[in-house]
Order: sequence, then structure tokens, then C-alpha cells
Amino acid sequence: MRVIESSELIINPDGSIFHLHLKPENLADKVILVGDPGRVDTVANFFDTKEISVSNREFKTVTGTYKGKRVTVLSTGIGTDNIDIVVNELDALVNIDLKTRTEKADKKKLTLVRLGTSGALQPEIDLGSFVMTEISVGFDGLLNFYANRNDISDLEMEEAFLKHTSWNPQCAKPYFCKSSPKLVKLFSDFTIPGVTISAPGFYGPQGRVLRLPLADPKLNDKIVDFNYKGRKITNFEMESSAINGLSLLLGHDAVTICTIIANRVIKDATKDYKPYINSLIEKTLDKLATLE
Ligand code: R1P
Repeated sequence: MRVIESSELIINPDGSIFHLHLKPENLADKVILVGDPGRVDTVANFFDTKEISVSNREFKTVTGTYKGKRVTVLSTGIGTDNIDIVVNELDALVNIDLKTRTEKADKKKLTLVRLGTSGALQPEIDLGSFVMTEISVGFDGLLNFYANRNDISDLEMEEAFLKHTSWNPQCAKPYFCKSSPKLVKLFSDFTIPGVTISAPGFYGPQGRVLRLPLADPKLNDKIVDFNYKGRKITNFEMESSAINGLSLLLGHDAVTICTIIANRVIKDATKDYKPYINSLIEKTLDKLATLE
């Protein structure tokens, strides 16, 4: 049996995992991921009970109960580089014995639901609506570092997208990863189904120009026009691709639902998105509480 060395899996002196500062007993099977550490308390304020609150860097965690079900809410900060840390450490907490540093024989499946904010890429998507990612498109390149990346990406859709956009070969090859069908079904009655791009930046990678010109000024127009078997790309955010990809590789259920706070096509943005986020949190917790 492979023993994972201390340099590869770093455990803090108190027995918690390196970045998240969590011990296995601190984590619920149902996990809500949010980008903003400030949003953790917004979610936890809905909880009926709270058992722990832990914070390190941008990773803030509260575990408690909602309608009798144990739930963890955890902030990831911004970007798929953080998601690499979060999903690998969450998986290690349940599927690696931290004392013997060996993989457990019986694997646990986590439920990971990201609640984020996002910009819409189709004119008809209203501000304040909830777009659920059914397929996430990774512009970030993270999954390209893992073996079996081709087994979990829709290679046909990839090919069609590369061709349609005349993809710049200096950028990472995008990957196309599905969300958990079970979770997509669970949240379908209050969400719009979407295809979401996770970008490795907020400005250039999402086509925003302040002072720096873009390598391909037409890329966003091509993204908006892309139509694959009747499916269009709906929104931009910065985490769902790696959450879906790593969850598929590790065997967890994942989905992302975002409140639309800006529409990039009609160039409009909400003045205050907090009420929409609160409504999304409550609807999501109610559905999660119906899961065993
Ligand atoms: C950018 O402003 C951040 O907001 C979006 C993006 O994915 C990125 O993390 O999501 P969150 O509101 O969850 O952070």
C-alpha cells in the first residue's frame, strides 16, 4: 500500500489538513462552496445549529445543520488554482487516512454545490436569475495537468469549440466537464440550465479591456455565437470547471449555480445582488435538505 509522504500531503501539528485547517470530523458530506469568505456567514446564518468555524487565508469554513441535515459551507477564494487545493483537500479528508497516510478502501462521495456570482453571455438571461452549470468549459488549463483528463471531457464539443473560435494555441486547451446529473435534476426547478466558462482571470480572459488590448478581440463574440447541438454558452465565472473536473476524477457529485449579476452582452449590471444571493442560498439549502 502506498504511503503518501509528508511533503505531498501536509498535515498541521493539530492534525488538520494544510490549507483548509480542517480535521476529518469537521466536514459534512454536503458541502456548499462559495468564492467570497464573507458569503460563508451569509450561508451559515440560515443554519439551525453550528458546530465549528475555522478560518485560514481565504478558506473559511462553518459546519452546522439545516433542517436536520449536516452541511458544511466553505469559501474557496477566486479561481481554479484555489479549487485544486479545496477539492483535493476535501477528498483527502474523507478518502485518505491522515494518520497512516494511505488511501481508504471504502470511498466516500461528497456533494459539492458551488453558489457563485456570474456574468451572462446571452442577451435573454435576466439579471438576478440563477444559472445552473450543466457543462463547464475550463479556459484555465488546470485539468490538463491530470491523467485521464480526456476521459472526463466531452472531446467532440471541445473539437467543435476549438474550430468555431479558431482557438489561440498559446492559450490552454479548454476542457468540457459535466456536472452531476443527480444534482442537476435536484436543482432544476428554480434554475436556468447553462454551459459555463471558467476563465483564469476577470479581465482579459473574460474579454474586458481597461488598458490592455486582447490577443483575440473577437473571442467573446465567437463564444456568444457558439451553438453545439442546440446548446449555447450562458455565462462566465472562475471556478466551476475545476470543481466539475476534479469531482469527476475523484468520484464526487458537483454542480455550480450562479446568480447573474451582470449581462456582458447588453452591458448591464445589478446595483445590489445580495437579495438574489440570499434567495439562491435558501432555495439551495431547502433542496439539499431533501437529500439523504
Ligand atoms: C470574480 O469577481 C469572482 O466572482 C465569481 C467568480 O467566479 C470569481 O470568483 O464568483 P464568486 O462570487 O463565488 O466569487
